Amino acid sequence: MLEIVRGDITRFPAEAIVNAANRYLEHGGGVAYAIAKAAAGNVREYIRISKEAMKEQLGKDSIEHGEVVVTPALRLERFGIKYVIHTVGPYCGGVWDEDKKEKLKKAILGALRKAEELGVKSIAFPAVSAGIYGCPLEEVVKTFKETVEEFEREAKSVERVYLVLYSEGDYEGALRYLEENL
Ligand code: AR6
Repeated sequence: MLEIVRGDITRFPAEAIVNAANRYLEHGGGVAYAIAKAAAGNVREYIRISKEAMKEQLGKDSIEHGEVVVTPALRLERFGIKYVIHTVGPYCGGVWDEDKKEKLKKAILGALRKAEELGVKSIAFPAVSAGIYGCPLEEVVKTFKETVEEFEREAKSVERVYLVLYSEGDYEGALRYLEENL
């Protein structure tokens, strides 16, 4: 069910794309900024839309690992994207342990379950937490693989999960890692 591809998630033709957000949906940098800019043309406007959606959907001003918020794809609809699902991964700062892994699993699973609820067939993730949040890419890839394998048993609507890696180095590193650990 999981496919690792190289690309730019802001134009990846999956019905839902996931944003690696922070708790407050302040899309200040990384893939969050790129998605906000591409979707609304104006980052501040997409932050406003996201915060409003968070209030409506969860009744609060911040999210925990495993909680997600859905916003419309706006300009990204031209690529076939219908929804943006915001999830928050752990902050690692180079340190990886069981606690980070559990938090990342929750973040991935929360988005996958929301995709089921929305009835989409395909969902694309960036390497959540592997950028500004500083989690080791290999561990992030491994956690994706394990979480999607677990989710596969409960999936009804979702048929395909993409992990979209932005840089050539990350993509090659992820493939190498998976080949060595089959
Ligand atoms: N398509 C796919 N992947 C991308 C793209 C793109 N267009 N742009 C960057 N990446 P990050 P985090 C990759 O830092 O570590 C934000 O400020 C990037 O190379 O975006 O979870 C949020 O608001 C990396 O592999 O997310 C939070 O405050 C991956 O996306 C914080 O950063 C994730 O990197 C979240 O940090």
